[in-house]
Amino acid sequence: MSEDVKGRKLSRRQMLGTTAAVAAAGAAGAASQMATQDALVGAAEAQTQPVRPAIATGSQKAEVKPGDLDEYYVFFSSGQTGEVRIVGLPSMRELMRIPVFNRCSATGWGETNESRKVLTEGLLPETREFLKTRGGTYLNGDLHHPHLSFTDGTYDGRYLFVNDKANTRVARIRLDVMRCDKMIQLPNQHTVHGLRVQKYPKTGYVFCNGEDRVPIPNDGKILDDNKQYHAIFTAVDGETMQVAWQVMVDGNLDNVDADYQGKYAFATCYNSEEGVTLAEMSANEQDWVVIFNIKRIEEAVKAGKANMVGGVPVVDGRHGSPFTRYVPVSNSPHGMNTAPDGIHIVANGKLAPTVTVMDVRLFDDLFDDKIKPRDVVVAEPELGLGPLHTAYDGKGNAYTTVFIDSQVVKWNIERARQAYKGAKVDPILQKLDVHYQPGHNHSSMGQTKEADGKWLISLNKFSKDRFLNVGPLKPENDQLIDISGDKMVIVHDGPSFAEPHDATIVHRSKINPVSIWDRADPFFADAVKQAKADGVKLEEDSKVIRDGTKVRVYMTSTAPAFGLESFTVKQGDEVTVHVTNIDAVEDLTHGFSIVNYGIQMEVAPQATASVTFTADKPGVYWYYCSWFCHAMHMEMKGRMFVEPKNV
Ligand code: RUQ
Ligand code: CUA
Repeated sequence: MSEDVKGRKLSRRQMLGTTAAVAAAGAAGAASQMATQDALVGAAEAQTQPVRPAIATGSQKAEVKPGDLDEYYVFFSSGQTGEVRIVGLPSMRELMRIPVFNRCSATGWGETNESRKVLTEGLLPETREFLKTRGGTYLNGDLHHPHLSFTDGTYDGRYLFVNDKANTRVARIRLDVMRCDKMIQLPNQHTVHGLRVQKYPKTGYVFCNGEDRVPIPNDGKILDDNKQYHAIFTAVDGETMQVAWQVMVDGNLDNVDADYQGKYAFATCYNSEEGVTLAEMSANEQDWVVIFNIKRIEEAVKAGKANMVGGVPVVDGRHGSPFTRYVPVSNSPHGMNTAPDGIHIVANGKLAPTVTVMDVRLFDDLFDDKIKPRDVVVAEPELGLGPLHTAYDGKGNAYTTVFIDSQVVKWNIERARQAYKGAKVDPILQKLDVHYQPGHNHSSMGQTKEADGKWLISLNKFSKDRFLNVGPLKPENDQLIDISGDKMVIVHDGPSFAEPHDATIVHRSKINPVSIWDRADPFFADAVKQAKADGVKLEEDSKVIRDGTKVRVYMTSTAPAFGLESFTVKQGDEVTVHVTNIDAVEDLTHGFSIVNYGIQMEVAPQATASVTFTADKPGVYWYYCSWFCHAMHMEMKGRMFVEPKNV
């Protein structure tokens, strides 16, 4: 980037601090000019990019023409919205949403029997009891970290794993149908923040960081005695979605990652003070990275040396244990990122201006006590204020977000190593202003051995003036950055609703979803079983089965008609409606909604969906198809008659 362009950027930032109105007007002009300039620089540099027609401006460079497909899937978290969003890259078009820890009005997630089974079967017994009077499921979630399953160091397209910081859950999404199929709540642990998966030989384990410290068990016997609180690290088996083992640790666990050798996981920790107030939690100069020795933990669990607590094996990994090592790093580190070279891992300073680079090849010696914890540190470059997360291009460079400086810093790992040994080299290659306050950043395939160095997205927590003003609650800004040349160039601003913390950029060749459900899919197994018991064939029959005060309504849907024009139940009946979409046409989804009964669900091609409710209001209630499926879609409806009790 030329000095000229850089100068404009700085002056724009300075302007923002002065007269807002004048600045805003000026900024709009300067911004479009800058975008053009940046794009020209980018176009010249982007030689490894696929050639697209009319590479002239920033927006065109990332443009995907109508009808053309994106090259990458991005799986975005949505934080406190609780869902996963699928975005196409480089267009940054939102393609789909997958409800997980939320309640979804469109799909009926949280209301259909199929989704409620997923949402409830993995809850802890005490939670199930506690939710009895609250509808049986949580309605909120805080989804931070979406990570795909691996085989041999790269994505295998099977699953996406996600955490719920709000209610200590971990969920799995099947990537063939893009639906959540398993969810568990972790015992002993209080919140799950960091989540990453085992990369080698495969996933394998899903590593889940317990952030807050609480008494174990947390049953009210111990309250304000923080010396008796503990934090827990959990390994979930990604195949069975059961807890494999847990490790008790010192400090609050923040983010986690794993190596490419299948031997170690490592997590940043803050609050080594084990305090409970802000002042206490940040008093020490140093916190640490805790390294977990997977083999040693597995052996101990196998040998029965773990304590069974809350129904799962727990080993003690606090200071001095054979299962962990604590590497001191400066106060309150945050992101933990393994480089695609399989050698370097980076702990991001957050409160310190540095990142700490460790060499995983030294970890065996560390566990054999041949070296001291700090001996695994091979570089500690100073990058700027508030380093949070680091991404990689697979060419030896790293890209770190610095929150306070609102920048992405590109630096070279080898140069940082040399500088650490005393050589007079500057590891920093470029600092790029982003808008504003970036948290995570991600490079294309950069969390695998197949990092391709093409694109970077910076997930900026604030958008301020970058979009039309939409009131006091502003969107975030996910910026797309071309990193294929020597210089990073911003090519797109993408507003997003609360609150993408993290994302995973996956080449489209890795993902292969179906378009039509398989009738044998386990999602419908319960419905098929019940229908069989009732002598009903879901794909053929539309009928009503009465079983005491339980009524099971079966109907097909094929555009533009439901299999039943009406059905009759009695006030007080427990009614289950099963709708089976027998259309086998791609994209032909139906919906089923009952007016004034609060019922709505989506039924995609060849799917069965079901919902159970009490028919407690007598009268005539129309049900209708809620998904615009046909020219006669408005007419795709029928009536539910609810006979009053005393008739
Ligand atoms: S964290 S902004 Cu929840 Cu991934 Cu770092
Ligand atoms: Cu079926 Cu609209």
